[in-house]
Order: sequence, then C-alpha cells, then structure tokens
Amino acid sequence: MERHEADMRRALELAERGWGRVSPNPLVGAVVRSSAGDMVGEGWHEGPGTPHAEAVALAQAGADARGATVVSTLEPCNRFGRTPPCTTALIDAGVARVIVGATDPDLGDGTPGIAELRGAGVEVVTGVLGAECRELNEAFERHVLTGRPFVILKAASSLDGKTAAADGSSRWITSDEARADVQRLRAWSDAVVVGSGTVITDDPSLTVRDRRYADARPPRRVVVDSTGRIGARARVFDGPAPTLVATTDRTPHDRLSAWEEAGAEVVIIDRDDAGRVSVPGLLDALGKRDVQGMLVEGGARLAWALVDGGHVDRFVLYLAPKVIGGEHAPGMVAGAGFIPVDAAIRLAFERVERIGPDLKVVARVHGHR
Ligand code: AOF
Ligand code: ZN
Repeated sequence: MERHEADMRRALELAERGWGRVSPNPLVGAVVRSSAGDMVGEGWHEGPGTPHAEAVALAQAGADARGATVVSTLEPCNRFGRTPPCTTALIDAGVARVIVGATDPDLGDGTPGIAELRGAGVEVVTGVLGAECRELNEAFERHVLTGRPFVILKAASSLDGKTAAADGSSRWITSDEARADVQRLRAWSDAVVVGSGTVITDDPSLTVRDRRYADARPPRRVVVDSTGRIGARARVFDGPAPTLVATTDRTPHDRLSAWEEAGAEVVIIDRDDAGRVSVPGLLDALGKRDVQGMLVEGGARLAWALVDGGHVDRFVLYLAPKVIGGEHAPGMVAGAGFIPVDAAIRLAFERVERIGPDLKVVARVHGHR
C-alpha cells in the first residue's frame, strides 16, 4: 500500500503538468510499475484530443506492461471519446493490477471503467490518495454532475480586510509573489469573472501573463454588467483572450453592439428581483460554455450576490501585512450581509500558507444555508 501511495504521489505530480491545459477534460497522471518492481512508464494528459495519461504511460512501458501495476489518479475510461478507451489498452497490454485514485463521474453510474477492468480479470484497488485525486478535478466533477461551474472567490486585502483604500486605490496591496500565485489560479480557471464596478475602478486585463502558462489556453474573461455601465475601450476587451459580457435586457442596444464590435460575446441573462444579472442564470450560461472552474476576482457586490445565493465553493484570500482602515474603504463582500451574526455562512479552513510577505488563506464552504 505504501508503494502504491508513493506511486500515486508521482502520478499526481505528473497530472499537474497539464495545469491550465486540459479543460474540459480532467487532469490525469499515471505510472506503470513492472512486475519486477521497476518504474517503466509515466504519462499525463495534455488536453482534449491528445492521448490519455494511461495510454501514454503504457506506450512508454511497452512489453514491460505485461503483469505490471498501473497507478492512475483517475478511473480509466471505458469508452471512445476523441481517443480510444483506456480500459481496452490496459487489458490488451496484460496489466495485472490497476490502482485508481478517484472515480470518473463522466463515465456514468456504477464506475464502469473499474467494472470493465475487473470483468477482464484485472485486480483493481480504489481510493489510494482518493481525497487528493478527487480535489484535483473538483471543477470537472462539479460540471459533469450539475452543468454548473465550481466557484472560487478570490480577494487580496489588508490585514483589516480592505481590498482598496477609501479613494478606490488598490494597486498593489499584496506582493509580487502573491500575484504570481493568482496567475496559477487564473490558469486553473475556465472563466475569470468580475463585476462592472471592478472594470470601472481598476480596468484590469484579467489575463494570464505568467510564462509558466504561456502555452495554456487563455481563460475566458467575463464581466457581469447588468445595465451597460462599462465602455468598449476597457482593457478586458484587449488581447487574444476571449471576453464575454453577461448583461440583462436593461442595457441599451448601442452598448451591446459596441461590446460585440470590441470582439466580446454578449449574453443576455434573466434579471433577479433587483434587476441585476441572475446568478443562477450566469452559472448556467457559463456551464453551457464548458466553464468548469470559475474564479471571481471582484467586486464586493458581485461577491455578495454569489455568497448570498450559496454559490461560492471556496474562498482564496491573500492577506497583506498592512492596515488600511477607513469606513468607506471596501471589504471583499458587500451587500446586505448576513444578519444577525449567527446567519453567517460557515467555512472550514483548508490551508494557510506564507507567500512572500503575505498570507494565503484557503477556506471551503461547509454547507449551504
Ligand atoms: C482517462 N485518462 O487521461 C483522461 C480521461 O474525448 P477524450 O478522448 O479526450 O475523453 C475525454 C473524457 O475521458 C473525459 O470527459 C473524462 O471522462 C475522461 N478523461 N480519462 O482514462 C485520461 N483525461
Ligand atoms: Zn482514458
């Protein structure tokens, strides 16, 4: 079992090489350990249309795959997609055993990939480093099961929870190191989402500029603008990354055409009771466009709409060792807030890390209200 765990760790490392490249497919890594105990194959999935991790690892192992143990972070697929089924490849190669980290919800009920291997006499061990393997593809799993994205709310704030000073200035609260970490989060995302206020005050480009992700696909930039406040000259319309504006029928037609002329996809979404873009409508529209992982980068009103509706799955907060203060300086979540304090949503801290001079705090939403 320990050997399997160590091999699964390696498979997880390999899977990570696909970071920012594989969506709408999952991140998958696999290794082959021969019957003599040697590592004879390693593979990872590089993205849609390219071979699956198991197929790559098996090809590397060649004849040594006979009688071997294959360790894969994800249940091997048993059907033709853009590539042939991994179960067939494993059975044909004559492997003795397959160690599976997480099951693949996209294969349907009853873990058919595992069932097929067992039916062919291959021993299957499941759940090795299961939690880690599953976490790697949380967004994929969410999207497969619900058609909606997994939502991460990110903020950079001072220690007293301010995301800007009272005059709106916010550059740069956190360090270069923290901002580099945000690049990794953006690369993970299929959509980087902001409200119109953030575009007006910060004019962000919302792109991945980090060279580590130079050949990753650029995440879609999404602006939620219910009434047509942002002009078509904002930076989110520049550059090669696609842009989508989510709005309502309250926006004048000339504004809609200006956004379209700037190259954006414009999507009219139902209004909520207050006349704003309905959050469930937004999640459905993005899910339909294969957005599995969604990163919300501000502002505080959009954050509240998502939090209030119970749509945020994880908070990632970068905390700078600074105090900004000010009654009118914004925090990460505005809106009406939960009243009284007992009504606050409960989270569980998942991780706390030092990043340069800052702290990164990651918290998972426990259950919805
Ligand atoms: C695996 N190993 O490395 C991956 C799997 O259209 P395709 O051929 O790329 O297949 C995509 C589906 O296959 C995807 O939705 C997921 O269920 C599975 N991904 N499976 O055995 C892999 N990437
Ligand atoms: Zn496969």
